[in-house]
Amino acid sequence: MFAVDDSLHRASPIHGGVPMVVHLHGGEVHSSSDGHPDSWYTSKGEVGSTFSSQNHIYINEQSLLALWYHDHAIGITRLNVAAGLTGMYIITSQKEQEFLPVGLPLVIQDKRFFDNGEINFPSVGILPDYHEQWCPKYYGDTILVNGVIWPFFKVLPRLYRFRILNACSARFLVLSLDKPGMYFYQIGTDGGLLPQPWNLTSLTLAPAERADVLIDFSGLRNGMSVVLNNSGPTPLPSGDIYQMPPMTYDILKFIVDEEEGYREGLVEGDYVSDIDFSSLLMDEKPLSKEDVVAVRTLSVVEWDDANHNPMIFTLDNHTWEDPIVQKPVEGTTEIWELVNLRINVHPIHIHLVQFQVLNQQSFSSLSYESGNCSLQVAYGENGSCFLEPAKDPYIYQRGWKDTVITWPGVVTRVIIRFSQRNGSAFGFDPSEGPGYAWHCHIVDHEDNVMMRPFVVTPNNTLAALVFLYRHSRKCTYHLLWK
Ligand SMILES: [Cu+2]
Repeated sequence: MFAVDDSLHRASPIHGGVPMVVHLHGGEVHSSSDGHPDSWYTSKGEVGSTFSSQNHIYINEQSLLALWYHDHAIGITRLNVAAGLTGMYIITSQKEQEFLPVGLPLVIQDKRFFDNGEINFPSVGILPDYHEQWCPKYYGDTILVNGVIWPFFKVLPRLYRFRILNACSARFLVLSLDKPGMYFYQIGTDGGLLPQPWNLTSLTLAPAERADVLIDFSGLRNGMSVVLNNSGPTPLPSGDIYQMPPMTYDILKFIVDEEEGYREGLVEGDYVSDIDFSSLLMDEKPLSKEDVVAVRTLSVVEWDDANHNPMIFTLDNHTWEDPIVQKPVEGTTEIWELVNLRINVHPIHIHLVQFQVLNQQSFSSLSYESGNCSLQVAYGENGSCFLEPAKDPYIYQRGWKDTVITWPGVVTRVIIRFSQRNGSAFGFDPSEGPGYAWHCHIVDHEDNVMMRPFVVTPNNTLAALVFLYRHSRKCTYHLLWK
């Protein structure tokens, strides 16, 4: 469908066909079902180096949340995602549905089109002598919701639940509603439900981030409309919103129609305060700094040529093919300090786990890189490069996350436990199989090696208990792995 770039390290079948492998983003799954980038396969039967099966098994035993699935084949993810290999995947429960409807997915994506309606993906890169086709960020000039440009949606004058996903390749969304006094009541993040909702007039979503929100149309009369807007500059945060293509401001128009308003997604009860959210949370064991066994300081860097064109991106100063460094032990808690040394924002996604943002702290990257000061980042928050004390995460970055915005010149500290949200062991052995990935979710960057592998190391102390737990389960998937 699109030109491929042979200068990138990519899945390259000899006999043609499109290599692909699906990743369930946010899913707690065995690594052989995780869409490892080298586990691709084609319709002609060719496979990547870590392929084991084209059947992926999702056990769906995790907190209630909206996941999404997309292609993850090495070096061509951006093409497969732009071509349409993206969708939402919601894990719910009967108990949840006694309180709340499953909600309506709003999968937001930007694309470019040719006049004949075909998707326009650039076939010549910004550095054609170096990378034939690669562009550092694919921005569409048109925004789609669930595959439709500028849709409208008829609602009743009531409260609805929506699951919003930013499925754009590179565009950060800053969402708002164009009626004063209307809010997003955010009830969940990437990683599932919050203990209580918070109300926001604007909602920032990086590529891959999700927001579970209630929107209250009850103050509107029949025939009135509300537009879901975007004011996210490109790039965030330095871009000029007045340079945005005109068809990327407006996303979706809600029209109040008492006769024909959609009845799915409708929340029972008249007020957000009527809903008892705490009853929906799993018994959670909170993440604690006291439990941290390792702090990893990891750089987030783009490497430019003399004309400031980005040539290559790295995490922890390594590319995808370098030996695995991150080998956390199952069940233990770590802090990952993501040190963004350049001027671009990168949303970093870690497979397998949901984590929490501890804090963010800005520093002088120029002084740091010239060796004139120190960060002493491990547990740090001290060090002469820092410009200010560590700050709590922005409100929309609280709660459980699988993707976090790393701002330029900022250390973003996340706390991760390599277990389920409630502290239990996973229902499968995460140390088996080819392992997992962590990467930038600007998919163009991901394809230009801003991605690193990690593996989970078995926990010998817990091994006997976990072995009994996993073998006591009735499900057959454990046998299937074997
Ligand atoms: Cu990036």
